[in-house]
Amino acid sequence: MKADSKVLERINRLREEINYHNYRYYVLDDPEVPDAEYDRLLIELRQLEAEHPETIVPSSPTQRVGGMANAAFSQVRHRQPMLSLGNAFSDEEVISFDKRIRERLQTDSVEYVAEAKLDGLAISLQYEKGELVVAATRGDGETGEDVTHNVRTIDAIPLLLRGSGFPNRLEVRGEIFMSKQGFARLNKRQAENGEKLFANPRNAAAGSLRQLDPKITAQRPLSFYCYSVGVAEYGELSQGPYRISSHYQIMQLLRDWGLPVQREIALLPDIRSCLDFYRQILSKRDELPHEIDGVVYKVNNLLQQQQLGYISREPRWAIAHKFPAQEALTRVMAIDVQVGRTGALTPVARLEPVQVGGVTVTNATLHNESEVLRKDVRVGDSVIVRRAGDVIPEVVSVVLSKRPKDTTAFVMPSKCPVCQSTVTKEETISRCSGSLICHAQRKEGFKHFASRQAMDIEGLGEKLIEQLIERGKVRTVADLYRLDRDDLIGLERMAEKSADNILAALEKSKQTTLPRFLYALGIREVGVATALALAKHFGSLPAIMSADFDALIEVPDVGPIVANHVLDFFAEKRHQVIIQQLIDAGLTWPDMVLDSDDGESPLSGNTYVLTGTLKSMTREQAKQQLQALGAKVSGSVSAKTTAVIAGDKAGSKLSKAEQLGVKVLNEAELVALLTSHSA
Ligand code: 5U1
Repeated sequence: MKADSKVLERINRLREEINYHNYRYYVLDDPEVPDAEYDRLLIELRQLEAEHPETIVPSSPTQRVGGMANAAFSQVRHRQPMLSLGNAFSDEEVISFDKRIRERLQTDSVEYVAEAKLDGLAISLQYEKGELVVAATRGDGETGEDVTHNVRTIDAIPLLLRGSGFPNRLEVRGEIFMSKQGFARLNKRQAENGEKLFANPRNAAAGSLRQLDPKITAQRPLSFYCYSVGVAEYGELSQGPYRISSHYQIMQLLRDWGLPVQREIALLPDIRSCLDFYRQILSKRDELPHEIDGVVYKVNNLLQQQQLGYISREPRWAIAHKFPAQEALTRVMAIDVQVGRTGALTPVARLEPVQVGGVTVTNATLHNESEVLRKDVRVGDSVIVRRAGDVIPEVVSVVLSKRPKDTTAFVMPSKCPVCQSTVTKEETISRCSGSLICHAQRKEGFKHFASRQAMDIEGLGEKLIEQLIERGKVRTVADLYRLDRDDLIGLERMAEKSADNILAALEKSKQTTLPRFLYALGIREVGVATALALAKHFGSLPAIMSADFDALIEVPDVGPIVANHVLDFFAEKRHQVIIQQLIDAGLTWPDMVLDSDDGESPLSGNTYVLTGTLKSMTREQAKQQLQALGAKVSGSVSAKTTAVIAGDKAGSKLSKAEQLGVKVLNEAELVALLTSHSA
């Protein structure tokens, strides 16, 4: 049926609204509506376009995923070469860069724009009359590859520019990248599907852009920030209505036209401020959602840029001040196997010492046997190690071309390297079975017990624990509270004063809290948050110790696996003995106030699961209203679920409810439930 004017109006309105919400989300970083509302608009538009296909235009937000790319991506010659940037690795090099500029320009001070340098891949976007027509990779700088089909699937890149007044032809340049979180999710999915893992977000972004099928690119979490316009545009923008004279103004214009500009951008009066900016961004590096590898400084004034010109494909007016690398090349000298608190065996690469991000790295985790075999890391290999923030350094990959002859593949030992007990295997985890006799497990257990978030016993570190175990002074953590001065004095670096300090710290640790004590016990998979949830739910240790499986899985955060670990732990006679000994030694804690379930709230004792899209409220709003009436809202359906509340397009949770015979409420019934109980 041909669309009448009302339908056309609605279609146009929907497109405008969707583009506006994209702008709020990607450019202003300030979404106005929940994701569900955005999805609803898109669904409505898709439906109207399906009913009236003659209304479809390539720039419609529904048309991001189009036809296939050519088997070989066709070549695009850049109207103006895509430049690369010179690099500086120290403050001195940056200061010389500024000095060269000031000498050439014969001026005392130069204003700069500084921004973070994203670790992605450069892209050129050509807009004609405000519509994206071509997207091309940098290639060799002169000619790149046409990746228009794939780039169109990236929601952060507008298919239509916003507003009006942009030049008829505008070439925007910037970086396509993948967030750290998106990268982790993608690799998890790849692993689950038995597909190749990407070494880093940059490679993942590059691989995603070179897909022949845009549907695959569309599923990849790619994003985009622009950082300049093509050189041809400078001329045009500096004249006519724009009268643009600075790079900073260009970035503001691009932002107004709906192109995302990164937050880490600043207009600075001189090079000293640039160096301050560098340090500020470096300190934030690990917190940023995406990888950056430095900071770029650009002369702000366009006339000055023109005067400075270029030298062999690099502008004289810009430079990248690189961060210390987070990756480095080194050699594996040995692969040791460490035994953790729960007996899990972790292969660790002993490395030729190497500087990574300003720190000397000598060890890197290899996670587990499957990981070593997947990466095929061998003694003698040259490997890339990576260290980001506080995360334990890890081996990213092996440089196979550098592999020496006669290396052998890693084999996980079948006996524990510390106590020789048999090693068992559960999925990817190899575990020492000698929990009682294994010194390594015992040592890790003591370390965990004494750690800050557990019993917080100051001064009881690894070396001291090792000596206490080796000399037979302690067998279980309860023995710690039987230590006296004589036991301690005489140990390495242990004079009277330090012995007294340790005894005082032990004494102090006796006044604790239930969540700390629970966490200190080292029950498998019971971390700080789960310990707190258990304590709040049951209120006392006896209540937790006597809880059955069904009671345990009622606790938020506790699933069947954790519930079984808790049950197994407390079922062990020797654990019960140690707990009693600790209590007899004087460990105390107040009982907790139970999570409010006073039975007075109208929906207390009821558990609901929300699924699908609701029309009158978001799922979050529904959840809050249900909780305010005393109900629990869970993410998964079980036989204990009171009801599943199903909105539009409800999926597997609805099927599960039907399978289990759990009651299903529609949106009208939810509203009735909420209103009947509201004041
Ligand atoms: N942030 C940023 N990255 N980057 C890369 N700005 C920037 N500018 C570049 C490049 C290649 O080139 C300018 C010369 C436009």
